[in-house]
Amino acid sequence: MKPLNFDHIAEKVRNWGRWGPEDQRGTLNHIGPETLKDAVATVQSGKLFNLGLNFDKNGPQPGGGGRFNPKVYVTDLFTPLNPAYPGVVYSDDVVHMPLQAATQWDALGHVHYDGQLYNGCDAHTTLSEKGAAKMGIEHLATPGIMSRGVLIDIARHKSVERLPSDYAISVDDLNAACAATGVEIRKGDIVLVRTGHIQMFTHDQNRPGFMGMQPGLSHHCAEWVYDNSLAAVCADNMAVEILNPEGLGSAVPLAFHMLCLRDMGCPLGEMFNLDALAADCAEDGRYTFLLAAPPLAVTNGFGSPVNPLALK
Ligand code: UVW
Repeated sequence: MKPLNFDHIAEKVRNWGRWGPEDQRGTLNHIGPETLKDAVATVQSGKLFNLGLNFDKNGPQPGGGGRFNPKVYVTDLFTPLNPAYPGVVYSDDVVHMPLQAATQWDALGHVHYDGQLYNGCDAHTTLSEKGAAKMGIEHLATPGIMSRGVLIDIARHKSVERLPSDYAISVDDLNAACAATGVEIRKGDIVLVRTGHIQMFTHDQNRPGFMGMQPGLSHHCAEWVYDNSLAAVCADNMAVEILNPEGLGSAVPLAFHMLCLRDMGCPLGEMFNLDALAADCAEDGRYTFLLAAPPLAVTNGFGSPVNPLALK
């Protein structure tokens, strides 16, 4: 069985053709010069927050599947630039990592169903071992991802450290948390949803727990994303959406992913560490900021690591 109302929501939120038949940027098209000027205008305290996890062998991946934690190798160490002056040296390194290892963006080609990607692209002629010939992450990297960021702290709104792993965030939750913090969503905003679930990794070091069943957005929230003309949605869990046996066992697992990436063309940001930012927002009552989260322009990539920055 498909998740409730899946086909109806998919039809409503499908943006195919909205920005032209060749478009590969989806809802990032909602970000215009006015959005960016608005985003800059939110900066008041000058406080800067890094929302990224570190990329190293102690990352959030428990192993299994194709995803593992980054492996860094030093390839040059104390290498002289000129043998005549051995005290003047450089060091280099190499990283071997899945693009999905830690804090990351999903490209529009990351998931699909019924043989088609965003904008009606044929999956079988577009995707191959060489990656995504269309809808790759490089199309989100130019000019990059920057906008007004809005924190929606559902965990704090519910007065808990972390939402329980079976909690499906509803549209009512999103609206109530925005109302309680005086936030009005604007076209082109990038919404950051805080569940508290990342503490399962950052505090408990429970990697299987972090990657397993988790709280997140219900697939019904895709309509809210569409109605509010958001540019992107990010969260502090692995999947942005709820992962539960019911959803994973349905005919469309990862339904929110499918609706956002494939139908709407809305990029998803995962494993954003929102705790320090959230504490500051709760302290000064300001939940909007300048968000800079440029993906790497990995040609044909299904995703990209990112080191998002929020400037308040
Ligand atoms: C999958 O698990 C397929 O996707 P994501 O990492 O985007 O949640």
